Amino acid sequence: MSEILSELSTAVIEGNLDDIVDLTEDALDEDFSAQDILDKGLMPGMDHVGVEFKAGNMFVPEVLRSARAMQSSMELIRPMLIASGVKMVGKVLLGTVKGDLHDIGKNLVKIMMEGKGMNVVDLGIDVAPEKFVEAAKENNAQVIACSALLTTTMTEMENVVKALVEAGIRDKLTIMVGGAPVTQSFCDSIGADRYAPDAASAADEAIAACAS
Ligand code: B1M
Repeated sequence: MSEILSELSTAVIEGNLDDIVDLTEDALDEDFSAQDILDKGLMPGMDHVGVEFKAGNMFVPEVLRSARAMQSSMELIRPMLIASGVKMVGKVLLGTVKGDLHDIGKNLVKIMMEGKGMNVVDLGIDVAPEKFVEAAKENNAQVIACSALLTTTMTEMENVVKALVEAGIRDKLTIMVGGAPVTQSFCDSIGADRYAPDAASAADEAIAACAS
């Protein structure tokens, strides 16, 4: 791996908020693409954080700092990930489900969807099923996209499906689900419409949903 990309990984691991923006700018100056910065610098750093967190070698405040470092870099590369001048192809309501505070993956999904021309309404984190319903009524959206990172919160996705059924608007929308513990079979079992394993395919699925 190039030195600058490996320094970016280290900056994420160390939660180095002082240097990560400069390092991102240096990587761009060295002509690395925003995608390379994300895939070969930031993501390997965050994967390492996940391993250390699981092993009990890193704790929540350190992981939060790593997350903030990654977000700072992502802010910088965001305009490059979003292609300029794309025409809007559909509207998506996006949120991390109730009880879940993880938002880095959701934010990446947003970036990728916007990059493909989707109009994304970001409902944030800890989004209750009723909030998805309320937003669906207020916005003329074609897709509801739910993210979950915890096995304990992915079950909230089924509550979103049920709440939309109860509100009588389920058939008007495509329900998409994703996040590390979510699978195609889980998606099928809760009656959601589409599953995507990563942010790029989430954008493709949303476009396909709007086209169908
Ligand atoms: Co948390 N955490 N965390 N955490 N955390 C995980 C998820 C965990 C796997 C760590 C571990 O034990 N190895 C574990 C979950 C275990 C499980 O349930 N299976 C875990 C845990 C247990 C917890 C707490 C319970 C810890 C505690 O307090 N004891 C707690 C829960 C808080 C809560 O939510 N209520 C907690 C807290 C936190 C922090 C707040 C400290 C922080 C979040 C900060 C933030 O997001 N702003 C945090 C972090 C950073 C992580 C890890 C290290 C990294 C997650 C991440 O951002 N990855 C994570 C371990 C890991 O994943 N390696 C972990 C990078 C991101 C780009 O990937 O989000 O997977 P990801 O998104 C991917 C795909 O999943 C997909 O696209 C993205 C890639 O292209 N995707 C979608 C995501 N959403 C999608 C939606 C789609 C389609 C695709 O369609 C709609």
